[in-house]
Amino acid sequence: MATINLSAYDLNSVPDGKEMKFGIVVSEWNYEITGALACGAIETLKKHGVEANNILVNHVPGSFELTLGGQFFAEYTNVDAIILLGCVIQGETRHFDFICQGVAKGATDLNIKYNLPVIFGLLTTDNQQQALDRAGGRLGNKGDEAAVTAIKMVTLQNSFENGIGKE
Ligand code: DLZ
Repeated sequence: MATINLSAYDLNSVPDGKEMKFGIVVSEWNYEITGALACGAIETLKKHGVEANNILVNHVPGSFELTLGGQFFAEYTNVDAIILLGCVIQGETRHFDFICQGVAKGATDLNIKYNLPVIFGLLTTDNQQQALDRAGGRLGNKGDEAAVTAIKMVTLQNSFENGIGKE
């Protein structure tokens, strides 16, 4: 299987985020991991021109609550995109599957319901080490990847709203 570095991307492929506003929802479960994801996402947004006061961060108790945390941003704020950050580590029960499927479905539904980019920044790993590897460790930071995806999706939406394809 190919090894992907989540923080490795073509800098020139990322548009300027200067006029953009983002909401980030961070799960408190496995905070050693999710806090690192949030730092990565925030730093990456700033690196691409997003102003600090246009990055709003809220916390929810666990990954299962990420969907509703995202809905609050969509419903009550004027953010251009929402980034959901969490980490679910496989345990002995099927809890893992229910949470992962719930968030994946929840994030997909929010994208459609609000016509707004809602980015799935959920680590779903077998163990703590795999999560650390993807939260600023040897495989980069999924928060970076989520931030880049968010900027690209806002840019795409803006281009449609500005008339792309109507000429
Ligand atoms: C209960 C639970 C368990 C067992 N594991 C995780 C986890 O690995 N990662 C995570 O983000 N949250 C976990 N939770 C909490 C649930 O996401 C949720 O907060 C509770 O089930 C309450 O709805």
